[in-house]
Amino acid sequence: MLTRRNFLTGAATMVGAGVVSRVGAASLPDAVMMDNAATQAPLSPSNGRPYHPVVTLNGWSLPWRMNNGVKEFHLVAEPVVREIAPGMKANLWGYNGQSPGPTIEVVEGDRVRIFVTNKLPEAHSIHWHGQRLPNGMDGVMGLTQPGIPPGKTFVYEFVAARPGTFMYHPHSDEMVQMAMGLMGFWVTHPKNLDFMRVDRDFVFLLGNYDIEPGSYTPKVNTMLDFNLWTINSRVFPGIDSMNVRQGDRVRIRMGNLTMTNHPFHLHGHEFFITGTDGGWIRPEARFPEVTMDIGVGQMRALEFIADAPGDWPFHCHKSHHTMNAMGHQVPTMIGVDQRDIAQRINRLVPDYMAMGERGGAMDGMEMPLPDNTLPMMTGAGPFGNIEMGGMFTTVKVRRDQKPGDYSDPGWYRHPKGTVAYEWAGDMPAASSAPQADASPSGAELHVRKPQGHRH
Ligand SMILES: [Cu+2]
Repeated sequence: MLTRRNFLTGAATMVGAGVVSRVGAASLPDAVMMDNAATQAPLSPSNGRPYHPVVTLNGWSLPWRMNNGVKEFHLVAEPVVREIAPGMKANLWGYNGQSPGPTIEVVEGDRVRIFVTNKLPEAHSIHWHGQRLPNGMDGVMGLTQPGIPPGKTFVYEFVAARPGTFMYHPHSDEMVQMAMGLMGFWVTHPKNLDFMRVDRDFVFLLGNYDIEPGSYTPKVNTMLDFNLWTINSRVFPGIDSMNVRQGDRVRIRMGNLTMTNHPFHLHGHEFFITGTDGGWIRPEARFPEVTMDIGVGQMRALEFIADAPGDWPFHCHKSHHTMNAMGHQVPTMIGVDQRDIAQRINRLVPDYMAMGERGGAMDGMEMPLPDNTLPMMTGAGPFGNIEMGGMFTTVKVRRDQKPGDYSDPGWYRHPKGTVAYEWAGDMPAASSAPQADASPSGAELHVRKPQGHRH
């Protein structure tokens, strides 16, 4: 097998050193682009070592070129427009047309060469988070390499030594470049096709953005008070469901590139954490969970047998992280009768809406939203509003989902008699806590709609 050095030496003897660099530049692998944010079908390997591909939620895997036994990928860092959910787009920085960038899938022992073209307005570098590699390939601008200047292409090359779960992200002006969405997933599959075999293997990255309602570009200096908590730069209801066949062994791998931890909770099943960013966990060291916290900069793989049919939420358990923009700076108004106030403010501010005296639900309210923003929480389910946003999606378990079919089967049709129902029998007088007398039990929620009518 030719190494890169041998290859260049061989080429030089044939055509002369001056031509080599031009030939090299002309033979860059295609930078394959993606033009939409839907979950793409798994990329089955057409050459190289075989593996069982992953599915990137609202993402895709990057095709490669085989060059004398080396897997060559081409990443282009550039400004992109990412649809956060239907109704909202954001000006982000990403790779090959989307944020996050494409998932890179290789096999244990593969020699990998990644061409990185910088089309950003500032210097860039990529760190291959978690990999064993030569120090000079670690991608830390200033420490292990000079920055990639705008308009230039650098080459990274190493052997993917350890199978497992990785990510890539800038190590150059990190605060800005990650706040703008530059990141991507990396999976190194085991050589042994039977090692920890699963039926479905989903991957995604957690992100956070601060985009003012009505604007398009993240505020890059925000440290904690983000208003969009994302799975692969999408928020619910823009996050696709994970669709599986009943009885499947399902793996979900996630990486956290936000500024805080996220306790992810799965309904209806128990799972085991089987992998971290450092490798796979031996079976005797695993323990069952239904919620798994993932810290900043960490990766986790969890596995479960999807034996319970239904639509099961999988979401961050921080309730503010299942909200979209506008969830902040709203005072708690539960129990406050706002009828008079709303009327008086309406003389000054025609669209003022009293909200929250019976909780935060938006049911029945049609609040005028600025262009390019999303409701705080929404998503229409089979029984009404789901009232969720942000880091929320579902695992849809179906008996008749075909192996290898990742398409959305629609909402679960519950067998008769298995849905919570309204009590229709006698209603004994309910006892209440003493202070309940002071609550405005007769309060009506008055909403002034944009059209000006009242109900
Ligand atoms: Cu969270």
